[in-house]
Amino acid sequence: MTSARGRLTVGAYVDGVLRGDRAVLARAITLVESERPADAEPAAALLDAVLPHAGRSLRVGITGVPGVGKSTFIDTLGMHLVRDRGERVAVLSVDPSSPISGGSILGDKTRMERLSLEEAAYIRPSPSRGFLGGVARRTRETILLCEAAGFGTILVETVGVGQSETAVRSMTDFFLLLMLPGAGDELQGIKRGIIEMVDAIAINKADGEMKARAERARGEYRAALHLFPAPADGWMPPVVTCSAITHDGIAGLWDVVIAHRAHMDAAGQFALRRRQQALAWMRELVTEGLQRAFRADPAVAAALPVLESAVGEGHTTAFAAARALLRRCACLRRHVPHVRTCCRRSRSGIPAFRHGGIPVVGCSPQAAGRRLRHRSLAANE
Ligand SMILES: Nc1nc2c(ncn2[C@@H]2O[C@H](COP(=O)(O)OP(=O)(O)OP(=O)(O)O)[C@@H](O)[C@H]2O)c(=O)[nH]1
Ligand SMILES: [Mg+2]
Repeated sequence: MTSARGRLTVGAYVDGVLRGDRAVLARAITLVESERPADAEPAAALLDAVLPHAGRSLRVGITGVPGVGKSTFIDTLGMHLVRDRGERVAVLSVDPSSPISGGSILGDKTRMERLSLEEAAYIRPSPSRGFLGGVARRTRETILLCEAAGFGTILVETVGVGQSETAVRSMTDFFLLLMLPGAGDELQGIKRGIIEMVDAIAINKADGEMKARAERARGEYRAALHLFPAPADGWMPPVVTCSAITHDGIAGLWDVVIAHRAHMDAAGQFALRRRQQALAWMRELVTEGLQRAFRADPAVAAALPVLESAVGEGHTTAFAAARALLRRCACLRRHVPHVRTCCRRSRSGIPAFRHGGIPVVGCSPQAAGRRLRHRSLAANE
């Protein structure tokens, strides 16, 4: 069952995941998150095998500024879903900046103390690997694995702010923005683009002395939302208040999620959104595959550090260096026009020469040679 590298056979992963075995699920997620080339094929086979059993969950993305209460909210909401609604809940996180906020992973685990003890819940923080700005590389695949393991509700928390919102919106059926009580100023901190993506706004921490402020904020956000163009799917995002501590408004918020699902189903929008997401995902995977092939090309690998430092030091332009790199990649060469740069003066007026295949600007051919003494690159020409 176990290979020399501590991996299971694909069959054992598939059986374990479909059985809902949490230990195997955790190992299966590790496999699909792996960067090791040897893991790519078994990971793809595993995903192929579980795909017919995936896709039937409700996927909910949750975002909001740091400290708004996302983790506490998910703990409370998750407990409500497990205990009161008999759901099986998986919680995943998308971390846009793991090297900096890596510490939040542990914090998140402790903030979901109650949920992490529930048999019907599974919590998986996914550190990013610096992929495309740092969004967790394999959250979509992880969603599929959790669905195949029988989790009917997937909650995806964005950790931090930035690109993660767009990423999480692009993989969930319902996108919730948590806000802090307070008069209006929060709208300034939240980018307009995020407001346009949300399916509901919940003003959290509506408890104690913040309750009245939360109600006022609710009115303001409602008014503000009307200033945005009507959503194409016909769903007007509601604004509600809740408290992850007192649990007020949590059940009502989930009713909103259910109502949204019914609305989207009736309008044919649910399947449409999933199809659009699948298309975007496919394009992302193609881009990722191209980048991988590009970087794996030996000629590119040899030239990349040289050209990067040449650009960094101003010896060549980003445009010329990018073209030179793309032309080096065997699979792209045919598609990148060859532009002669061995001329006395480029159109920009800056002298441009080639030395060892590197376009060099702003110096004579002799100086270009002196500037770029890159034997490894020359040997590779
Ligand atoms: N009064 C009150 N405090 C809350 C509520 N929800 C969360 N908090 C507190 O707010 C603080 C931050 O909560 P977290 O759940 O860690 O917030 P977060 O958005 O997950 O934070 P990051 O993961 O760092 O982005 C904690 O001290 C919580 O106890 C709430 O509904 N009411
Ligand atoms: Mg958190």
